[in-house]
Amino acid sequence: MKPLIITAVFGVLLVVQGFIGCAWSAEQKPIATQKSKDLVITLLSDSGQWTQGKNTFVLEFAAVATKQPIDVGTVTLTTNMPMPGMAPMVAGATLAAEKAPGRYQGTISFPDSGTRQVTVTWEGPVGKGSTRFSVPVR
Ligand SMILES: [Cu+2]
Repeated sequence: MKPLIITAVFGVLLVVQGFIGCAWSAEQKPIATQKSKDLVITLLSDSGQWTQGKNTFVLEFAAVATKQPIDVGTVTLTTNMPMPGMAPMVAGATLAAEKAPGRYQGTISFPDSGTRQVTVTWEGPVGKGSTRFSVPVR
């Protein structure tokens, strides 16, 4: 009887740990939030910031009216850093749509730190649009 109880308790613990794990991984911090007409665009990551080197992040689109994520179709994210006496440094993100609407998983690499001008574009169910905002790379 005892081994069965231990197994059951262990099983419950694993399930609880699984829930906590999910809650933690879902809790990403905003890097930047930008409003564009009827949309709110939020850039998120585990650390809440972009740093030199490779970064993973989530780009989320929500409707201003409902605050619910909304499918915007094809999305691009490019960055640019004007540098004195040099050609601007340009870096683009690789984006993949999540199963959930309005969320895109991204990766981007930065060779150095400094403020980036970020341009996000979208084209799809809610039409075509773009917005710009700046994000520091630390
Ligand atoms: Cu640079």
